[in-house]
Amino acid sequence: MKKTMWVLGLGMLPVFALAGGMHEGGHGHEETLAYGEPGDAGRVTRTVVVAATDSMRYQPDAITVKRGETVRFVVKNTGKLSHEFVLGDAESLKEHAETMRKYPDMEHADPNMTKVAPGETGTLVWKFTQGGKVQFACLVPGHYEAGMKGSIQVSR
Ligand SMILES: [Cu+2]
Repeated sequence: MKKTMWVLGLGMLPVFALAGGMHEGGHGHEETLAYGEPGDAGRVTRTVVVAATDSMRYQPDAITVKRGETVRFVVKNTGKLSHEFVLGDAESLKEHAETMRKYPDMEHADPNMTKVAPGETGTLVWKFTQGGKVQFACLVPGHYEAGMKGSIQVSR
């Protein structure tokens, strides 16, 4: 929470408080998210490289992991635009994308995401604690809507 507040500044807090209160898990501050939790870099069992492209696609856009696995995502932005890699469930990502579209100047930084400047590489270490489907998406305004999303199947 501390990090988010610092990045957003006071002016944006009511917006985020509202968005966070609308669904369980808010913006990733609770420990018990259905899609997992921030992982320990020392316990990474696998690295998955994902390219984020200006054609609003991820390569690959379908990933399979095992429940309990800690994965390091290495996100390479191969384009000329900024991109993100945000983990979540379909509903929270959609809501979050709508919020980002309404407030395009809003900065966001949460433990479940990495933001990647053009030509740069970002990393995110995540532990998948439950079986099922986890989504990822780019929430730069317009990108999610253009289809910049993918899915992770977590085996039970
Ligand atoms: Cu993007």
